Amino acid sequence: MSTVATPPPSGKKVNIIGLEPASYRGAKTTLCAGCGHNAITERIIDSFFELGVQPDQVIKLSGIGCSSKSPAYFLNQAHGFNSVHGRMPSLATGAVVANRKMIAIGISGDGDTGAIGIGQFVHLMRRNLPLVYIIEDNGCYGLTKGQFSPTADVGSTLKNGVVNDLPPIDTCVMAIELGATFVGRSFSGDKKQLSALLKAALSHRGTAMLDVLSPCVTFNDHEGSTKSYSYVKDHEEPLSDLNFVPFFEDIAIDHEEGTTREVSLHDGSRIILRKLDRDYDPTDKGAALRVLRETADRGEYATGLLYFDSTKRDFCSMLNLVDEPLAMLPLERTRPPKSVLDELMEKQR
Ligand SMILES: Cc1ncc(C[n+]2csc(CCOP(=O)(O)OP(=O)(O)O)c2C)c(N)n1
Ligand code: SF4
Ligand SMILES: [Mg+2]
Repeated sequence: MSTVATPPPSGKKVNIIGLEPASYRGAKTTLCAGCGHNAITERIIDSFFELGVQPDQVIKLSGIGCSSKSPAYFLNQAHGFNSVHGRMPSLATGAVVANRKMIAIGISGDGDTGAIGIGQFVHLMRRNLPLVYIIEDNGCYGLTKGQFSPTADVGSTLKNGVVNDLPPIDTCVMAIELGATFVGRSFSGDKKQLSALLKAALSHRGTAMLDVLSPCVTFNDHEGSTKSYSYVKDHEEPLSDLNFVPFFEDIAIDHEEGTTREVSLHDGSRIILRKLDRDYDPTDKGAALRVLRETADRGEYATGLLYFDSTKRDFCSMLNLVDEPLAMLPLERTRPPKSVLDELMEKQR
């Protein structure tokens, strides 16, 4: 993230690197009006703008689905790649390892991640690749006309009354169990919480997995669906009130003793968690898994920053990568000379 501040031209809203919000927009959306995915796109645009990220320093990736179309609608100066269905994690791994200086964001769907892409998702979460991974979760395959996806709750119904007999996969539980270091759940209709989580995720060095409940207004917004706008709105249970303070703002938070908890992020930004009806500690893995199970049993969605670990090394550090992007190294630094190969062959004799 750049800290170069340019004086704002009079009357224009600009961020800390002197860019206007328009620099963070993409093509006009082709998704249905009112789709939750559009609301998430708006929050992504705002978050990059407010953090002052240089748009051409971003890699945006996705798989297949209505959700996976979203990267076309933000940051049109960023580098984009749309993968085969469910295969975005391996592309993201290659892209991030090739250039660790870039900021990477991947957009997936509950089908793209939980069905065809589950194998890739599982291994991505184990690796702690520096990537913001967003699941736009509507409990159905929106693009192919609303069949149940693996995050649909047992007993929920399709528009035509068909009942889902299978238990859901909770992607947050999986991500926490498998080693992701920043795991959150939010709702496309919760503007404030989603913005704070997105900005914090972008400031984290490691895998930040956000499952964002994002109603499909065309196929999954009826009574009987537990992913409809009104169901999620009525059953959202925020664990804390979240505020994000970027590293370039030196704000002291005024609060009463014991009412807030601060989480420091790798770039010096902070999340301030204000206590609601419980004192939630996102660094306690056991508590995170417990709260997810308890709320799910009540048919509720625990939202907010569920789990955070700043101690684990990210994938690029584990690989001992040099600081310079691999993609920019000259051939002599990436390929051993013939003498090394000869020596190896000699040893095999
Ligand atoms: C290999 C392959 N299998 C199946 C499909 C059909 N297909 C396209 S999108 C999709 C599911 C999308 O669901 P989700 O990821 O939840 O995205 P949404 O549209 O709900 O946002 C499926 C099964 C495909 N494109 N490619
Ligand atoms: S079909 Fe559903 S998920 Fe797809 S754009 Fe329309 S509302 Fe969104
Ligand atoms: Mg879906």
